[in-house]
Formats: sequence, C-alpha cells, structure tokens
Amino acid sequence: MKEKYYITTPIYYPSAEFHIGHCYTTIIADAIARYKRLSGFDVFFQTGTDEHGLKIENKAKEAGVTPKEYVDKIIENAKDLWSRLNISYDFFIRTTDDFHVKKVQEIFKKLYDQGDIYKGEYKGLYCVPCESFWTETQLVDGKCPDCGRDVSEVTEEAYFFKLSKYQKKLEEYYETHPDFIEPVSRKNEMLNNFIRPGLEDLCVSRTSFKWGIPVTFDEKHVIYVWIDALTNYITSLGYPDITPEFKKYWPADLHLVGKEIVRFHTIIWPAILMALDLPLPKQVFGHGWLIIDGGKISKSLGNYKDPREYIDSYGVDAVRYFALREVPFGSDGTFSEKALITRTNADLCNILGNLVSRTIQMGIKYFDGNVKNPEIYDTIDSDLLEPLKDLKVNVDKKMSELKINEALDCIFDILRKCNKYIDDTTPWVLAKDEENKDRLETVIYNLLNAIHKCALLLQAFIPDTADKILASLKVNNRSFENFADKIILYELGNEKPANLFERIKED
Ligand code: ME8
Repeated sequence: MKEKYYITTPIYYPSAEFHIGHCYTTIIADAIARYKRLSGFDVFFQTGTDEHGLKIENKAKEAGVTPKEYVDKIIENAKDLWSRLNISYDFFIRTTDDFHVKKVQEIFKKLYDQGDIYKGEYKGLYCVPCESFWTETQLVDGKCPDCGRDVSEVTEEAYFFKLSKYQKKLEEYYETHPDFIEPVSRKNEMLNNFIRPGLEDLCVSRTSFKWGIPVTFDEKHVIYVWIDALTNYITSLGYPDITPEFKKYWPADLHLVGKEIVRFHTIIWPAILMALDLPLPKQVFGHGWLIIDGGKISKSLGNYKDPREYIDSYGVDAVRYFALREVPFGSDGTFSEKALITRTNADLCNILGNLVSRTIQMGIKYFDGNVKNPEIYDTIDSDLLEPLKDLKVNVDKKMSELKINEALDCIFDILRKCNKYIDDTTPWVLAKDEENKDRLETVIYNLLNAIHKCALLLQAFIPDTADKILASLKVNNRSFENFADKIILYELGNEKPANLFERIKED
C-alpha cells in the first residue's frame, strides 16, 4: 500500500481578491504535493477559504450584497486563479460548506460538554480589519501590531476555550517533538513570547455580529474564528465521524502557513486537538512574507495586482518558478515585477529554454531526430555525468528538508553544466568530420539524457514546461520510479521545437 501524505495551505479569507502572497504558499504546497505524488505517495492536498467573521460581514454590507454573495464571487476568481496556476489540490474546503458548519457545531458542543469551553465575559482590545484581539503589551505604539491601525475596547458575553490548561502539555510536546515547528526560530518565538509568559483562555464566540456558525445551544452566539477555521483540516476528512479518510490521512504531515499565523497553528490548534484527544500534525512550517515596496502585500492595504495579470504577461511557469526559486523558503523576500522578469530571463529562458531548443535542434540536424548512445566517452563527460548520478538523491534530500529553492538550484546546476558541456565539446566542430559521428552522437545523447532527468524532476515545479520537454523527448514513463530508466533511442521527430520561453524585455 502507498504511504499517505497530507499537506494543507491556510484557508484564506475571501475578504478581497487573492494576491501573489496567497499564490506563494499555494504554489509551494502544490510543488511539494506533486513531488510526493511522483515519488509514489498517496497524497491529499487541501486548500480552501475561511469565510466567516465581522470583516466579511462589513465588506458585504458596503458592497450591498449578502456575505455569501460577496464571498462566492471572490471564490470563483480564486478557483480560476488556482486552475491557471496548475494547483493540483485534492479538496477545496469552504467554511460555509454545510458539512463543515454541522461538524464545527458538533466539535464546539463536545468541547463544551467536556468542560473545555465555558461561558464568561470578554474585555479586550480589538482590531476590526484584522479580526484580532490584542493584549495591552502586544500593541505597538497603542496600535494593532499587524496592521498599525487603531484598536477599540470591547466587552461582551462570550464562550472561552481553556487554552491555559494546555500550557504545560504544549511545552512538553515541543520538547519531545523537535521537528513540530519549522524553522526552529519560530519555535523559540512561540515558547519565549507566548507559551512561557502564560497562556490566557481564548475567546471562541461573539454576539456582536451574525456572519458565523451559530452555537447550537446558545443561538445568540456565533463561533468566533479559530474553532471554525482551524478545524477545517479535520472536518474535510469527516471528523467527528471517524471515517476511513480520517483514519488514513490524519494526522496531517505538513501545515504550510505564513509566519503571522504560526501562533494559531502551533498553540491554539494543538490545544484543540489535545482537548479532542487527537494526534497533532507532524509539522507546521511558518514561511516568510513576500514584501512589496518595503511592506507586506496585504488585502487590507490593497497594494497589489491580480496575479492573473502576471500569468497573462509572463506565463504560468514563470510565476511558479519565481515563487519557488527566488526566496530561501522560510525567509522574507521581495516581490517585484522586475525581479520576476530578471529571474525568468536568466533561468528559464537562458539556462533551460535555450539548452532544450539547441540540443533538440542538433539532434534533428545531425541525426534526423533519432539519437542513440554509441558510448564513445571522453574524460570531459564526467563533468556532466558524475553530478547527474547524484541529482535525484540531492533533490530528494532538499525536498525532505523543505529547502525548495535549493532543490531547484540542484536541477539548474545540472542544466548549467549542460550548457558548459556544449561549449566544451563543441558539437558543431565534431559535426564537420564524419569520423567523429559516434562521438558527436554520444555528446547529444548525454545532453538529452540530462535534460530528460531534469525534466522528470521539474514536473513538480513547472509542470507545463516539464510536460512539453518530456513530450518532445517522447518520454512516456514519468513517475520517479522510472527515474533510472535508460532510453535506448531518443526519437525527436523532425520539427524545430517551439521556444519554451521568449525573452522578456526588461524595461
Ligand atoms: O490568515 N507573503 O487568511 P489570509 C507570503 N484565514 N504569504 C502570504 C502573504 C505574503 N505577503 N500574504 C498572505 C488567514 N500570505 C486565515 C487563515 S488557517 C486555518 C486560517 C499567505 O487570507 C500566507 O500563507 O490572511 C498567510 O499565512 C496567508 O496567506 C494568510 O491568508
């Protein structure tokens, strides 16, 4: 039986159209999911939308529509965006899905019945755009630490989750599961800034707005944010029913999240799971932010373009490659259209695209498109063939460490070596002498073989481009199980290949 792998993105707020930051997490999750599938895992990849709350209620009011009408439109665009980015999710959960609503109500009732949720009174400093309560000490210059806007003091009757009860257990869990939070700096931040200073019980219901899941036993309350949002990762599998899907996929192997919601995923979510007596996800990875003009790209600041414009201008794989390659995964990085263009020209156009088109053209010109391996080797070949032998092992290792940009770098290093190999072996000189025909064919074969292996791996990252390359090499076995296959004869046909990437003008 195949080993399972369950990976999730955050469920995003459809309070405004999605931007390149949402694409960033989702593209990375997609590349990991694809890599695992190609490696033979039974993958479940989930994304979705977090649709309740005051902010969306207010936005819908401003737009003169119901909250459901408001989010439906944004979700239609989001699904179109994911389809154009080739996001291979297995399930898209919406927190307004009937099944989720019912299951959240059951979970809330269960936690109440067992004493983990109780009724109290909430007094707090609230930021409306961020839908977050803050303590005095968390404010920055008296303002919301996330968006820098004013907060207001609010008092109301509310239900609370006994988060404080889980403080010790969480600390112990962190100690016994050193890989639970990555990168490790985020784990230290959670311990030092939140857990050790003491956890306060968490407000989990509101009476001041209506757009949320009603508490079944106290209908003036709606469930506030986290018990609704975080449980998406298990309601989709059927929980509280212990379904075959739940048994198979839970616990999740990886929750990918932005650094600002690591706290919710590594403190509140584990505590809810502990209260439900369920296993915890194996890992939460908190990645950095894409920064634009020195600040975070943000829906509430509205400082961004529809990512579909970048896809239209530069192609889906340029956008995917940029997200995967540009920034060391975990750190913050800058997004700009200029950097996207530079990266596309330098790597996809110059290194990959030119190599593939040059090599295929030589295969057609010198061998009518049928290239086998006469095995006339030279010492120079080892500069390419030796590193190629280690490629798969190296990329596997980088992927298992979630060093996505370094995994791509391993592949592009081979592609760079191919270009150098062409310069060093000078096939056009070999072609002048019929005596060198077998040596020339060995050179072209070695190049095709290296491109073939790189394209197999690239399927996880830039699937459209990888498919085009594999199709032009007539490679049909594309799973990683076939990685070591030797192709006896590359049949390239005799049509000049179309350019994979056109050079983009930098102005
Ligand atoms: O937080 N750079 O939803 P959200 C990188 N509904 N990633 C970014 C980004 C940026 N500039 N901006 C957004 C929520 N993201 C909750 C989550 S989960 C149970 C509930 C990505 O729409 C990143 O993954 O604000 C971040 O954590 C997420 O979008 C926030 O999306």
